[in-house]
Amino acid sequence: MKVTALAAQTPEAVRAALAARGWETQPAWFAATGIQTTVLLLEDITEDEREALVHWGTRSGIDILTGDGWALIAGGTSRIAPLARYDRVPQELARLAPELGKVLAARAEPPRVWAIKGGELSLETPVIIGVVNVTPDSFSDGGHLPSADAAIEQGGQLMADGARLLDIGGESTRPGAGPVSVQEELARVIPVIAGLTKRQIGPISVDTRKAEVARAALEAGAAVVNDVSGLRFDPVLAEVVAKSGAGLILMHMRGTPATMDEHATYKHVTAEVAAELAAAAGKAERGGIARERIVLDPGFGFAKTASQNLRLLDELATIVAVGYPVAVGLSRKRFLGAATGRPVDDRDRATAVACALAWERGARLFRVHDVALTREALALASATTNPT
Ligand code: PMM
Repeated sequence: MKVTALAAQTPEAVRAALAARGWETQPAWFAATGIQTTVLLLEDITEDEREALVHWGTRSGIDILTGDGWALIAGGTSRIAPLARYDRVPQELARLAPELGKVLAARAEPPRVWAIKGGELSLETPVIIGVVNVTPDSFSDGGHLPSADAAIEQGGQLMADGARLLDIGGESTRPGAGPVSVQEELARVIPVIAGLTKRQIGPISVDTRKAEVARAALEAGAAVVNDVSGLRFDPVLAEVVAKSGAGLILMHMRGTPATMDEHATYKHVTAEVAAELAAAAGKAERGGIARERIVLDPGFGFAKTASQNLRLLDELATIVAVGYPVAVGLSRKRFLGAATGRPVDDRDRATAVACALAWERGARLFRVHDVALTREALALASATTNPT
């Protein structure tokens, strides 16, 4: 007799084990995804729903842990899936079906492309977003780019290094940073975006919270708006993005860069960030922005302590399960320094490793300063999880 423990963090090892024993590709894949474990936390449920769940779980062979108003259910995905069908569950559980259906569908069919203005980006391989900060005081590279020409040249270099999108920012979001006027922000970013567009370097994203800056940037050639406030700062921004057909990155933050450190108070950081991002995406969709244009970003370093950032990185699959492509901005962040002991100008190796971990957990877009190094880490990570 021989016993082998299969690597079960993805369905791939089970699929390969079945394929090696003669199973056809499709049935092997369905069986592998069907037996993969799903763990769901249901909150704000009634006492009747909780009781019905416990009964249903016992009959279905599902593990259930419950408390006041919540239940954690765990088991093979094919055993949990009937819960998402109201024709298959007791009447008392019918209210759960639509929400569960959304979560299971997002896991089974993750988005494969991201629609941006004038085209789309494939998410089958990592999308590296090269950072070009045109700020005198940015968190990690402020003041390194004194002129528009230097910024344009750097953008060209980042694309040559393997970036698939450039993110141009004119307002520092460093903890405690003060605001920048619209005029000042426009004067910083528009010449760079116009210059890159003229040289056909891009696509380009503009890192701004302001509708007026976004509108001018889109007119100058940008294809994406990266809003670190997650549509909480400027009520007109959604409309500008909706009308232009641009892609939108919604980042999670609480408060503003000036006040965010006071807001790093969570009971369950990943669940709260996921819920707040889902709410931001709902707001964007109600504002007329198509679902396929939206990317979510958990906002590493924004209103989070070092240990909360590490938790969020480990539990990134929860953010991915919200159902939109996920971007991460890990580059040179303070919590990487806390883990490695390295200063801000020596965190690119830690950034590359963190990006590889994020890829494995389902992130598909990576906003970084050192594109060449991160490209290598992600090439290896994606080759490992996308076997040919
Ligand atoms: N981080 C910074 C600025 N913009 N945008 C997104 N979407 N995600 C981030 O994590 C993010 C961002 C701050 O970093 P920098 O000052 O080093 O550019």
